[in-house]
Amino acid sequence: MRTTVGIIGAGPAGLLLARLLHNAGIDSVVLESRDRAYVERRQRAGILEQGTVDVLRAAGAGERMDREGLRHDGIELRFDRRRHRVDFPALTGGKSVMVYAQTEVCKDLIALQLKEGGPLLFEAEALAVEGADTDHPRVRFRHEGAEDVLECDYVVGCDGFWGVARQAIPAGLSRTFERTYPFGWLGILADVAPSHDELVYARHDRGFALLSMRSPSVSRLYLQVPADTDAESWSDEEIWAELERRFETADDWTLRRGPITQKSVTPMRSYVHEPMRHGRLFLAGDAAHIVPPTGAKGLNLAVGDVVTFARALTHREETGSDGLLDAYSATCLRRVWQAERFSYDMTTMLHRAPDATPFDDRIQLARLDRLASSRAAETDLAEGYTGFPVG
Ligand code: RFL
Ligand code: PHB
Repeated sequence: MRTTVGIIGAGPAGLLLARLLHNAGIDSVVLESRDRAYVERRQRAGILEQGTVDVLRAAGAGERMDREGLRHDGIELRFDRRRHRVDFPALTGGKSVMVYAQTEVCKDLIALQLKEGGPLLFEAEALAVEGADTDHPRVRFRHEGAEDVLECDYVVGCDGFWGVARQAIPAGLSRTFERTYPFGWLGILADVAPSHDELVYARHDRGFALLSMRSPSVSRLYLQVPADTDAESWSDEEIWAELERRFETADDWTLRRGPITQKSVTPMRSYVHEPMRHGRLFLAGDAAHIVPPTGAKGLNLAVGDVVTFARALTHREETGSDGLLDAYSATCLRRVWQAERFSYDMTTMLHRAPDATPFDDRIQLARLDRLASSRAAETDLAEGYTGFPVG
């Protein structure tokens, strides 16, 4: 098999890249180790930045998002039983975000790819990227029980944190930056209307809680829990009672309960691999960097990376210049580190570390109080949440 761009992974990064290249008249093949149903069901992100929404629309993948997605103009911060709303459009010159689940973005992109795009092979596991530093990189993969080779001009590793692409960069050329947090998120899906019309980020002495949603009738909620927690060790009753405590307000706000349909625990990590390119191998999305989910940045970073790559390759096809491809890693990393900083700030402001002291608690409350009383501080949060510019 031969193609211009070999794409490993059919998460949001790989799928959107295939779409952008197709629209630019560049052929690609996508290899995905899991089956279609698995990729379409994996519960993850829920928030699309303004820039991500614009990119999906321009790529012709925004039709259902515009029908079913929920535009949100703000979030609520909750602390000390107080509520403070951050108004995004007022603070950013009109930007907002969209609640539209990653599962739905993936479903839409898969349907488009199978209808109009190049090959997308499910249950095709990349085993290794070879010859990254030559003009003819290859992906060795296994599909339907047999090993095969995909010959490419470029390989883009969109294979997530646990993928194989990153391993093709020699250790001597790699630098990694990492922080793991001593807590995780217990996430639930519940068949009940969201208890608030915007997301609620709550800081509480018992730990962080987040109220999000998937639709007007499905709530998505998260609780900070110790890192090694087994989701099944929490009964439904215990989860609702804990959510109620952490979302408690001084007014008459109440949390609606409903049947819990899914429960899982996500670890929290910050991670960056530099550089994001080696020869003709490029890394995009979680394959190159991870953020804790508090800033809702992971999927949006993946989108920025593949937009940058598609732009750079199109530029090369049109002008013969490698300039933008050569700048790929530095261009992406600048935005990546802003998202790392933002996600770290949100995480440390809202979560209670197991060894937190009363001093740490007061500092967190002071940071939140500052947000609630300074337009400058609030603007910084609103700009970060609605997204840093690509490129
Ligand atoms: P993905 O989605 O992990 O996709 C990688 C794909 O590669 C496949 N793969 C392979 N295929 C072939 N051969 C191999 N050897 C392979 N190895 C792996 C995998 O099966 C998979 O299909 O990475 P991608 O595309 O970079 O997308 C990144 C996002 O998925 C991730 O950053 C976000 O989900 C993070 N995230 C959030 N991001 C946001 O922007 N907004 C949010 O609100 C948000 N909330 C979240 C989140 C992540 C969470 N979890 C579970 C980590 C909430 C949670 C709870
Ligand atoms: C989600 O809806 O899954 C979600 C929303 C906001 C976040 C993280 C996750 O910060």
